[in-house]
Amino acid sequence: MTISRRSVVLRVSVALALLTSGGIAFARSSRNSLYGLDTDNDRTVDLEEAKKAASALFDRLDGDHEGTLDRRELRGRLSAKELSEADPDHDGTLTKSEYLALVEKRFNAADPDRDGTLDSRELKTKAGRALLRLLR
Ligand SMILES: [Ca+2]
Ligand SMILES: [Ca+2]
Ligand SMILES: [Ca+2]
Repeated sequence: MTISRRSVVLRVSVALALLTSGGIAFARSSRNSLYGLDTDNDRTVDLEEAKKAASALFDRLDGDHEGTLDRRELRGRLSAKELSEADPDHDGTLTKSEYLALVEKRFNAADPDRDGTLDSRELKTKAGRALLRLLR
């Protein structure tokens, strides 16, 4: 009787431990899609946070500091077609304002519930991943 009760207690605590570690793993993976982006720690990314990250990435990628990114500096983040669509003056490069306009467009595409924030679930969609490519 005592032994069987002990084994039940053991089983319950193993189950709890598994649930807890699952919860931690989940929290970790959702933190990863927000990693470095959610600067106010509300567990979502708003447009301001997205643009801040995009602007910092733009500066990092702009190796020659000309204030523009060409296809090579974009390092595969945009296809030729995506680049030309985001480049209204068709000079083959993106200024920071052209880059941030594309970020805003992708942000809105990734926010189907239109609440102005992207949670980790929205960031994992195809549209969310397309945005993330411009942010880090
Ligand atoms: Ca946030
Ligand atoms: Ca341009
Ligand atoms: Ca949203």
